[in-house]
Amino acid sequence: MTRIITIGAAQLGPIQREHTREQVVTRLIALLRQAHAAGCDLVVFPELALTTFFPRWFVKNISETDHYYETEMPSPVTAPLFKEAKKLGIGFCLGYAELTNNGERFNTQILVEKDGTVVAKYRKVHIPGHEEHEPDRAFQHAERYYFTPSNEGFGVWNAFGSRVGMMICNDRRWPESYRVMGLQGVELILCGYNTPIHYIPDPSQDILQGFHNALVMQSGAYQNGTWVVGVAKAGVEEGVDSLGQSMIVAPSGQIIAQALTTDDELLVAHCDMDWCQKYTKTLFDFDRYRRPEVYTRITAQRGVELD
Ligand code: CDT
Repeated sequence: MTRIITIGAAQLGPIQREHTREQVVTRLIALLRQAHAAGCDLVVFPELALTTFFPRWFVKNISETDHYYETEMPSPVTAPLFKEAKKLGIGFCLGYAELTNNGERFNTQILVEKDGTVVAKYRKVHIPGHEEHEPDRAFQHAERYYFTPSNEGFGVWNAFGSRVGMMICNDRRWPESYRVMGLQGVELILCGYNTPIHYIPDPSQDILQGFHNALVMQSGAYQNGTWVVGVAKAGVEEGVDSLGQSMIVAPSGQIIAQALTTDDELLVAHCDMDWCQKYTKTLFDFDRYRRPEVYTRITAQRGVELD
């Protein structure tokens, strides 16, 4: 019996500051219905899919931004998405800003099964950008002010008849993210992102944003024999241009679907989970070929140490 999951990567165009949650949820439901019509089992939405990418602004009093965070999921505003997905029998993955009961702020993504149950919650591990206001920048990337890095690590869950893991945006640039999931038998990694094209610390990277996006997800997929679904919030949001190029990458490292626009756009692919074993049982048979005893530096130290 084949294990094919039909996956919809639901890229979003920009969400401006004045857009309400209700308007955004309406867009998510439209994509969900489109995915259902295309026979999808699972729809993947981007990082911070309910709001504009608010870390581009700095405010002295962080509680002024509380309205960008979710304190419950589902909430009265997001409940229609859960209800529609359950009615259609389609699962989804959704990124949002989370404010916990004890005041912690996480960049979070959840995985919801076809029956409407939340099967997994992942909180972003690698938080990029800066902690303080940097007034000389054209726009801020103050994620390190707005979010606490999660210490929960990278889980892998049994869902959709597969082994499913999650990561968020900057996590996709780090090989450790994929490998920690690879070591738990991951077959499908879901990743939402918001990637401004202009990288202020080194603008020479601007022209390479699309290349780097594909490079990291294709290599992560291949080196761990896993499917990777990367989904953007794209386009010009509050004057900041963000990368589209959402993609579905096979365990071979090949891109089998890619977004053509920077708007709301659904990509669909029929993903055979058994394809993973072509890699995990041969070239990347971890148990046979890995040498963890010579990789101890990877967990023993953080930055570069010169002997
Ligand atoms: N959202 C997110 O993590 N974005 C980063 C931007 C680069 S760091 C300023 C990314 O890795 O795409």
